[in-house]
Amino acid sequence: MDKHWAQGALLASLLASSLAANAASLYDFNGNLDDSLGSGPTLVAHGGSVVGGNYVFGGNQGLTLELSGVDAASYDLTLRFSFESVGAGVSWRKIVDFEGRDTDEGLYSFASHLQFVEHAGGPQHFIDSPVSSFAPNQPLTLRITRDGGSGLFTAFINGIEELSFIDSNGRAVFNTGKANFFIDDIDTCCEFSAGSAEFIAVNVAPVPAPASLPLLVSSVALLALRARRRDAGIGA
Ligand SMILES: [Ca+2]
Ligand SMILES: [Ca+2]
Repeated sequence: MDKHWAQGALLASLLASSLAANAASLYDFNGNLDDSLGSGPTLVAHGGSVVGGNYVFGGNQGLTLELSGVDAASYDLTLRFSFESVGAGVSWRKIVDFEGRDTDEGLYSFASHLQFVEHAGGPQHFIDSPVSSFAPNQPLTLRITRDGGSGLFTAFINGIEELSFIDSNGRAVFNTGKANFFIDDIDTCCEFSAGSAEFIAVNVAPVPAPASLPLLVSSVALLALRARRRDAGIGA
């Protein structure tokens, strides 16, 4: 048995068993928009296409996930993606919209860092990561969690916590039962970037996450990396 294949198979097995044990979904764009673990609804695409194991999108051509069986207020999601343009200076790129795309609030990249817009009008409230994590066409792994009991929302990039806050106003609750990725709201219309997504993983385990999650997340990232290398014709 080829060593790399065996390692990949082992990781895939670990990943599948860990995710399946938590009734999770994995959208890895392996030729389609389906949950490769079989239990979640198919993603809805808004103009992009599945190419070489990625969802490749133009501006505002993101994805919608129906949160079937997922608690809209208590969740754990991981996305691996890149933006072509990360918005140098004063410009936003929406990553996750929680509120049916009818408000300006939500999770953005802003001037190369992660920002949660908790309140966009009136007394504005922007929660910023101190770290510049975004660069053009550079994939990163974003994990967001929200605890339904405390309202604690936390965002990590590549395993490092970037920002957290108590979401007492419910701005990070998926209040229409849909998660929208890489699409702006109708309030501002044009805060988006073209880009590419390698996978979206949904883990419905309660927050705080189980101890196995770091392994799980790194396994997902490694699988995605292997897939990318394979797509690029590097390695096997
Ligand atoms: Ca916006
Ligand atoms: Ca993929």
